[in-house]
Amino acid sequence: MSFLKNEIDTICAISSPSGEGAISIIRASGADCLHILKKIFRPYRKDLSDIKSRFLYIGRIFDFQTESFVDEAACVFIKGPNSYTGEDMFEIYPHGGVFNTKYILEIILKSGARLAYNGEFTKRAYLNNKISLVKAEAILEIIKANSLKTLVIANNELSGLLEKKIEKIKEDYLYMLASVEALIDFPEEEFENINADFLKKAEESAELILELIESYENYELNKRGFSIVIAGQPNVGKSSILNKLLDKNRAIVSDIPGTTRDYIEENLFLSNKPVKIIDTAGLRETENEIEYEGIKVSYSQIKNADAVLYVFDVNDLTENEILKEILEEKENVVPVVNKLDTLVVKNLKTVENKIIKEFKFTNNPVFISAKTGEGFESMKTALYDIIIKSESGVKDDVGITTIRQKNLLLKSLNFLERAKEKFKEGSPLELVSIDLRDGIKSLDEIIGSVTNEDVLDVLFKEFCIGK
Ligand SMILES: Nc1nc2c(ncn2[C@@H]2O[C@H](COP(=O)(O)OP(=O)(O)OP(=O)(O)O)[C@@H](O)[C@H]2O)c(=O)[nH]1
Ligand SMILES: [Mg+2]
Repeated sequence: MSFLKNEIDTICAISSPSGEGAISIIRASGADCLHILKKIFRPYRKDLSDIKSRFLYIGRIFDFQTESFVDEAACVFIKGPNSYTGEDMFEIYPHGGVFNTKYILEIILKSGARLAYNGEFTKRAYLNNKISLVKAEAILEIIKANSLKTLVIANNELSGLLEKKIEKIKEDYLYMLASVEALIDFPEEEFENINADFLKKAEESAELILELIESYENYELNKRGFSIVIAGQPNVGKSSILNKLLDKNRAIVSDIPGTTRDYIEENLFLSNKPVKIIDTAGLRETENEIEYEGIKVSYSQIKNADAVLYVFDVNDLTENEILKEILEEKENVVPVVNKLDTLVVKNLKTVENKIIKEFKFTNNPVFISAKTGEGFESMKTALYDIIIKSESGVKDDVGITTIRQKNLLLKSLNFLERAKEKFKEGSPLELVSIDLRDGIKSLDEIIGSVTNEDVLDVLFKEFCIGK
């Protein structure tokens, strides 16, 4: 299908998720909307000859081929260009059944519309200059948001705050460009401080760009959830800790060492932070093939984790080569001393000393009992502090949310650095100007004022049909 044809067609789709619900939503966009609506919908009051835009009408949907009554529904017509897509649109809200909703969609298709591609409504909104590319991406991120943090960042993007930051960087580039062009056009003139100004602006812009690039890691981390692996020797109570954190018997617990063989992954919130918590097979030398496979998986889980809870039995503190390796390779390893309820003789200070001085943990131990729940709040606080510490990037929750944006920022930064180097070296100023212009182009591509069809295809494919 050609690019132009897409714009002419009237498109429709079911916009609500599939399955039974209270109501469904069917959307259409394009020049034929009013014509189609008149064909299939009969309001109880008035007719549709003088339909008002953005008014809710209640009436009945008919199959115009068989004249059969299909469903009672509410319906709204939105006249373009003041609609989501910028075109004429309608939305029908029938009862939330699977069959009736699909039937209504069929009737609309028979009336001349075609099924929308993924994200085609939003793509049209972008092509009709209703929203920027960054805002289109924000809409997708809002739909996928899994925590307050990701929602706030996506909302800041939608409300234009990210674009403002990018515009600010662009202004600085334009200032540098103007300085360079002034030097090119009037080489004999003496401009005061122009060199210092240029370099200062270049540094400030680079800083802003780097901050935005860093914000992506932070957003990603929030999106996928900070991953915490529970590791340690067999029988120390790892699975019991997982169960207590989840408040349900998710993992099998037994007094036989080597009970957990495969890893178990669950999601939970630590305060407002979504985290992935992973219970693993106990680490030890073994002849048992299945257990050995499980331990190999434990290693790879530990390797990929953002933090490790390394669990000890309070009555049996032992170290081994595996622990040494973990401590060498991982930054966030929290020693967790479990089974506090069974402590008989030992002084906790001795335990703490052993962990810090002998085993060389950099984090203080937390003492817990998975049986009674004692110490769990301290353990959660220790983890929360680690999450907060590892978060970087912008503090005002205005940052980037996609790899596309990140790559374009990197590209722009590259051009900026080149322009700066050339300026410093005294290369021909025309070359500096070219780099700056390329840098600006990359910034424009982020917002979407310049782009190409391939980029749009990739981007909108991620949306669901009907958005
Ligand atoms: N008294 C007491 N017993 C505990 C505590 N935590 C775990 N246990 C017991 O210790 C034994 C081992 O617990 P698990 O949670 O299966 O230990 P694990 O570390 O997952 O063991 P593997 O899966 O074999 O590596 C079980 O009998 C638990 O009931 C605790 O805090 N206090
Ligand atoms: Mg276990």
